[in-house]
Amino acid sequence: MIQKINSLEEYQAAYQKSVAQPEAFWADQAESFTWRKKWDNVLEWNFREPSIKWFQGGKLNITENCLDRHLNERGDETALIWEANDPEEHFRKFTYRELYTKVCQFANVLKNNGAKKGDRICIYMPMVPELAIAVLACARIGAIHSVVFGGFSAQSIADRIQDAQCSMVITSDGGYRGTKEIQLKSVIDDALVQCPSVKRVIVLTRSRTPVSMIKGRDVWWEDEIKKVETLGMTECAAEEMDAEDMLFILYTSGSTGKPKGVVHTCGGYMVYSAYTFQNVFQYNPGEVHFCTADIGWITGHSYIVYGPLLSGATSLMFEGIPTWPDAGRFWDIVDKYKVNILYTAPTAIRSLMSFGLDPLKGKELSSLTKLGSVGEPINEEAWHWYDEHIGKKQCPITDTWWQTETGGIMIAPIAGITPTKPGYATLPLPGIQPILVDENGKEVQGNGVSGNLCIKFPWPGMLRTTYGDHERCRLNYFSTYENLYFTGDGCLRDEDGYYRITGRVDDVLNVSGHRIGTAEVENAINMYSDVIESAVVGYPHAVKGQGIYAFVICTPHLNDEELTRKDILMTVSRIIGPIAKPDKIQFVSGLPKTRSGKIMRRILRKIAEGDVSNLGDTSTLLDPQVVEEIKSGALLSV
Ligand code: 6R9
Repeated sequence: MIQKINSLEEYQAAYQKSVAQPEAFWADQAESFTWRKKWDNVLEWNFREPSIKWFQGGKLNITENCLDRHLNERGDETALIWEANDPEEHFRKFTYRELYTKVCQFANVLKNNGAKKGDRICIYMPMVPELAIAVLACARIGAIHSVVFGGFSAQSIADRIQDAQCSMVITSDGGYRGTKEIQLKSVIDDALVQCPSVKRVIVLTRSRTPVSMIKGRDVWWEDEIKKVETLGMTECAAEEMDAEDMLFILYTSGSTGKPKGVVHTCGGYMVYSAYTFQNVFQYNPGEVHFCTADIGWITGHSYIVYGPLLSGATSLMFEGIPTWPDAGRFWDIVDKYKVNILYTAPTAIRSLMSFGLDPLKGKELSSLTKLGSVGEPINEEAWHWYDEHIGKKQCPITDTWWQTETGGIMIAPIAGITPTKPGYATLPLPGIQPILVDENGKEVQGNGVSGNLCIKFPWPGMLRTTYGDHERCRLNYFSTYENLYFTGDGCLRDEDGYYRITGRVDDVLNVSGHRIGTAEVENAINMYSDVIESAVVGYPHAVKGQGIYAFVICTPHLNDEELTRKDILMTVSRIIGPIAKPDKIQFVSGLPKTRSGKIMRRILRKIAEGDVSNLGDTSTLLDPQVVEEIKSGALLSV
C-alpha cells in the first residue's frame, strides 16, 4: 500500500525523507503497484533539456492497476457511479468487475477498428460513463488518449487533432448540460474536414439527435460492442508499457496563441495520481468520492478516473451542471449517494453562494467528511461559506494547488491533518520542493516573502514534454529560470511558511477555473473581418474569478457597435468555444503601445480593473493621448 500519512508528525517525516532520499521515497510508493517488471532506475533527470525519467525499465499497464488487481478483493464493490444531467433519468453503477469487462470490450472494439499501441486517439464526449471507459480502453491497448473538453469548438478540436496526428476519434451524437443539448458529432464533422489523419470515428448513442454517419469512416459504438460480444471477446490482455511510454496528451493554454499538448507517462503519473489522491483526501476504503470537474480537464483525469480507480475507490461522475434543475443539485447528489469527499471549484461555490441558503433547505449533507477546492485561488468568503454551510464546520477543507503540467496535487493541506488557513494551499506534499524567485531568478528565502513559484526537483507526475515540440516545453517551463520548473504562478509564503497562490504572472487568464491564454482570445477576435487589432486582459469577476475584457480596434466604417459586439462573440465561440467569450468589449481607436510597438497590458489591466487613478509610468508610451480616450470609454458598469 501507498504510505498513508496519519498525523502532522508523519507528514513532516515523509516530507523530510522525500527530500533527503527522493528515490527511496518514491520507490517505496511505487512498490505498492502491479508491475510486470520492476524498474532498473528510479530517477534520472536534468531540467536543462529537460529529460525526466522515472522508474525507467519498469513495465506495466496502468489499467491492470486500476481494474485487474482489484478484482479478487473488491470485484463486487462499486468503482463508478454515474448521475445523469436529468435527475429523473436512472443512475448507473459499475462494480470493478463490470467496469473491467466494459473496458476490455471497448478495448477490443478499438483494436478491431485498427487502433494500436502508440496511436493517438481523440476523445470528445459528454460526461457519461463511456467517456471513462474510452479513456481506460485506450490505456489498456497502449493508445495515447487526448481528451478534448466537450465545450471546445470545431476549430479547437481540429487544431488538437492535427497537432497530435490522431488516427481515431471517439465521440457521441450529442450530450446534455442543464437545459442545453450539445451536438457533439456535428462539431466533430466540422472539425474533421481539416483532419485527414483521422480514419475512424466511433459514435456513442446518447441524445439520439440526428447525425450524419460517413461511410467507411464512422461506426456506432453499440454496433461495434455487439460485434465483440458475438465473438465472445470479453477479455483483452493489457498491452505491456514502459514506465516512460506516453499515457496521454492533454492540451492546455499558455501565453502563446497555440495550446500545448502536455504529455504524461504511464509509471510516474500512476504513482503520483494515486499517492496524492489517497493522502490529500485521506481516502478510506468504502468512501464515495465526488469530483465535479469534467474529464476534459486534468482534474477529471487524475481525480475522477485514475487516482480513485488506482486506489479501489468509488468515484462519482456527474453529467450536468450545479444549477440545474436548481441550485441544490450538488446537495441532492451528495445526499442521494452519501458522498464522503466533495472536490469542486471556487467558481462553483461562488455561483451557488449567490443563490443564498434556500437551495440548502432539507439537504442533510451529513455523509460529507472532506471537502476539496481546485482550479483557482479560493477567496475567503467562499472558503467560509463552504466550511459553514456545506461542511457544517465538521469537514476539513483542502485547497489544492496544481496544474495540468504537474499531473497531480502539489501544494495542499492533508485533509484533517494540516491546519488550514482560508485562502492558503498551505504546505507542499511530500516530494514537492517549491521555491520562490524574484524577476532576476534569485531565490527569495525565508518567510513572509513573495515571488514567482518554481519547483526545484522532479516529482513522478510532472510533464515530460509538450507533444511534437520538446523545445517548446523547454522554453515554456525550464528556460525562465535555470534548473527550475517555472509554474507561471505568483505566490506568497507567509510567516508560518504557508503558501498562498496569488494567480498567474504570465498572459494566462483563469476564467471559472479554465485556463485561457490572452493571445488565443486575441487571435480569435482578430479573425473577425472588421477587427484591426485587439488586446485582452483579465479583471476581477465576482463569480468567474476572472472575467475577459477585450479592447478592440475596428475598421473605421464600423457603425453598429452592438451588432459588431455580438459578431465578435460569435467568432470567438466558433474559433475557441463559448468559455473564451469576452465579458466586455470596448471599442477603441488605438492601444497603448511603447515606442517599440509592445502593448502595455499593465495599463489596460488597471483600466479593466477600474483602477484608473494610478496608471504608473506612461512616459514610454508612443501616444499617451490614447490612454485618456480608453479611460473615458471604459466599460466599468457593464
Ligand atoms: C488543476 C488545474 C492551473 C492553474 C494554476 C493556477 C490555478 C489551480 C489553484 C490555482 C490557486 C489553487 N490554480 N489550483 N490557483 N489556488 N488551489 O486547475 O490545472 O487547468 O492546468 O490550471 O490554475 O494559476 O497555474 P490547470
